[in-house]
Amino acid sequence: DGWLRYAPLPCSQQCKSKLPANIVALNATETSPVYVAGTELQQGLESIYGTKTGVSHDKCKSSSSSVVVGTLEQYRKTCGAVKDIPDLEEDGFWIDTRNNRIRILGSNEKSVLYGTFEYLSMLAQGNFSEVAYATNPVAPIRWVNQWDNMDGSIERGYGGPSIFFKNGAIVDDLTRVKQYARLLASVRVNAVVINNVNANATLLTPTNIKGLARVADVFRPYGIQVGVSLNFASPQTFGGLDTYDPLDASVINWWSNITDQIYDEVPDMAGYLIKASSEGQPGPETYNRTLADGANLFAHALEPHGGIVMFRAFVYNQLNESNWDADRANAAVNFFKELDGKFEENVVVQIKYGPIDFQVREPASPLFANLLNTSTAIELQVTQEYLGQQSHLLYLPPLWKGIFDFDLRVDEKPSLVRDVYSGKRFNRKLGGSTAVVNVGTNTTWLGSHLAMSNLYAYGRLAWDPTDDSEGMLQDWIRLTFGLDKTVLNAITKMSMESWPAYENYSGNLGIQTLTDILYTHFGPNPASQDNNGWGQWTRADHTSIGMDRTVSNGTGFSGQYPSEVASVYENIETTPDNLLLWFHHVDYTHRLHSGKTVIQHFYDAHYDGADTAQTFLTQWESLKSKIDKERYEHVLRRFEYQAGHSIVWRDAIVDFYHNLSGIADTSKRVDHH
Ligand code: GCW
Repeated sequence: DGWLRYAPLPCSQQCKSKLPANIVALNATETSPVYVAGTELQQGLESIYGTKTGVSHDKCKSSSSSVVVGTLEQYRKTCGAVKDIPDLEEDGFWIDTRNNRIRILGSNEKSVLYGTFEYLSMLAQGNFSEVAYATNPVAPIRWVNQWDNMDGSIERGYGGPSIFFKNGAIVDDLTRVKQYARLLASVRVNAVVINNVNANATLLTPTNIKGLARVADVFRPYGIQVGVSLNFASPQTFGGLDTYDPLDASVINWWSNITDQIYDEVPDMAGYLIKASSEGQPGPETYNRTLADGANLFAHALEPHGGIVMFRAFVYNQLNESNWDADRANAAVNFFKELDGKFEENVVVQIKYGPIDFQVREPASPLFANLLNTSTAIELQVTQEYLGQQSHLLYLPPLWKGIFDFDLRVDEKPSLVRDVYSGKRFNRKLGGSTAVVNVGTNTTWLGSHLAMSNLYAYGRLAWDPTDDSEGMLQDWIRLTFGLDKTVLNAITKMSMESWPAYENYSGNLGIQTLTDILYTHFGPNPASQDNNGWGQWTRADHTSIGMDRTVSNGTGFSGQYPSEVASVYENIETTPDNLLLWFHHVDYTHRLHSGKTVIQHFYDAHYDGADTAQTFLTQWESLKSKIDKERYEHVLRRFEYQAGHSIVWRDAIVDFYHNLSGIADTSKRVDHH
């Protein structure tokens, strides 16, 4: 149940008097989100406060202690005019708990469910305050991606096998899918792409399309649409054509046929997610067609059905490090900038938050400043691929929000990343967020109880990127572990310290996560970060380290930002310490703004980070009597592991650079190894 446990809370007489005596879910058919809202309320009230409450669907009870949920339209029809409600946007809702008359009114059916979960979240936190407000999403796209393979494995998934696929087909028992739908709806996610972006065309067999329809039927009552990833070469490898050229008439026809077949079974399918011409995946480049030609192929097939194409900007080629100006970070802008304005209206370019790949520290992707006539979405990663793979605690919102709030200064005007992808800055209708989640069949979903704060907060940030990291976290803690203050404070402290700690003992000063780049992306392996074709390099030698990404002497990457930002990064004096080695190649003895040398910062940060990780273990141990045994032990194992592994990280990295540079640690710790 994740954060939807509805754990029992004590209820005084006064609390009892505030609980609704009846539930009205207006005009709800059994498969509608409004019906689900009624059922959730009934279950929540019973489970949290032990009260049995009836649900009716047809008439408006205005008795003093009712909760009425429905669309605004339906409410007006059944209950009459409503005053004081500001205009609701698509998916927005109004919640009013004043005077023991609870009304939750949505602009549409799914937003009724969103508002209901909002009210239930208050109840589950023992919060009976009187509120009356409307809330609207910042953007229409609030998706999650699953990298599930047809055989049931999950690429970069750490929570066990797929809940969707097994042996090449959709699983029979969709119970877990329903539970996932419930979690996602409670944080207002509105679509799920269920298969890996490294896509397998066999998803398109008639049997699997029928399976997709079953999955869609499970998600629909929760207001969630399904989408699929496609393999660009399918017309050839699966359809038997002799080409997959996006401009070939037979290919165009083939895709529109397949699309029609899918919509016959899933009339409300969200759309397609496409990874093309990247990391060995086929794409339009095979035929010297542009990425826009590739995206528009699907846009045309989807357009009659109202679907959209999420086209990934994660496109790059293998590179040779002996070229000083080779830089994978340049790839996205190089590929996409000239295509701005050439995409159909139902195409959204899906951009990873940084220019490389979900690293512990990256600058915001400059592509957000280079697509002024194209809809965009930001791609985040809840699954902690480079960030400890759920064996390390890492609460991600502070990292994400640093990117959202970054001002790209397009045309020397405020241009926050979040205002770009929401569509606000460049007046785009479409836009939003997506996150690679990769839940599995493990009872913890992600492989770790504490990692679920990231999924919870992702949904809230997709709705409102200005939401507060600590506030969201604390809601999640109360919902997940109850209202005890000691528990609240300890988990808050650890979570808020977790990203800085991980950055400290993995990769500092913008050098990226110094992990094994070749395959596992887990554990320290600084040596693998050079002489690879992936273009994730540190350029570390005996005297110096860092990627020179300046225009004047390096790869030119800093010039991909608008001038005000470019000049900050171009200049070593104005580049923030935490991105120094991302933008500049310097001696180990270079002094930071902090006054330390680069090498001493490496040594100190690694000791600090590992020290912090030791405290997670002791803090958790202090909660032993306050957390149920199963979850206590499960989390304990992970903190024990992290405490040890952070020392492995620390020693591997400090030794590596100590050996390479021959420079002593002023505190003498490293020299004693
Ligand atoms: O970070 C890399 C991952 C790949 C992934 C790729 C992508 C799905 O290591 O596993 O492939 O990114 O985002 O496409």
